[in-house]
Amino acid sequence: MRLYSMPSSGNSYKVRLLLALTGRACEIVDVEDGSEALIEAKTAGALPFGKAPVLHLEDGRTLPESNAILCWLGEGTRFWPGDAFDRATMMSWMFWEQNQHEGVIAVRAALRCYPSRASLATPDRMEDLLIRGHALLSVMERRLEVADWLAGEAATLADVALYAYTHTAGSRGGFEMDRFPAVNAWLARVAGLPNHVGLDD
Ligand SMILES: N[C@@H](CCC(=O)N[C@@H](CS)C(=O)NCC(=O)O)C(=O)O
Repeated sequence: MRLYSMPSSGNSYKVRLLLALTGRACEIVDVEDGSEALIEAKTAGALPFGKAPVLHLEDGRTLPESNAILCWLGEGTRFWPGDAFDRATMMSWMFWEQNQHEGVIAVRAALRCYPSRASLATPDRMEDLLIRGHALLSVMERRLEVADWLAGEAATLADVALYAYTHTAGSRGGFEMDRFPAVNAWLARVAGLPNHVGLDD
């Protein structure tokens, strides 16, 4: 397998993290934002939706979208719940990650960290993202006050997916993580999973 992966991106990191947690070997092709490699990968048609990550299988099939890749790689592992309701709950969190969490938590971090986006980081926009991000982190906090993991009673793909951008929400995004003790305890639990790797590993 070959993974086209953007080193600084949480969406790519979540796939690298699952590969490590499940002990799967995979060739990694780095396509950093603004790099020649990214342009080449797009030109060569390696990124069907024009975005990373994309997984290329040995038989030539390609799979874009980080959470779809997690499902492909995660089925049958300890991160794939046997119970149908837990599995559907895992999916709920993964859809929520893409349609709500990522568009606020990751976007605010990108506006602060990528120089090319600095001109888009107006005070009004940053304040709006801060307020909305804290509300989203509160949703996670409420679940994690009463449970160790997001879906069911064990770590699932939902935890891998949400960890990716949440673990840098304070350092990169500027969110006030002290307000979310249950989220912080959960971040430590995910970081403590055997074979966990960091964003920069
Ligand atoms: N929903 C997609 C989002 C993918 C995405 O937005 N990738 C960004 C990096 S986080 C990218 O490839 N940006 C490069 C570009 O747009 O040229 C996923 O979860 O895989």
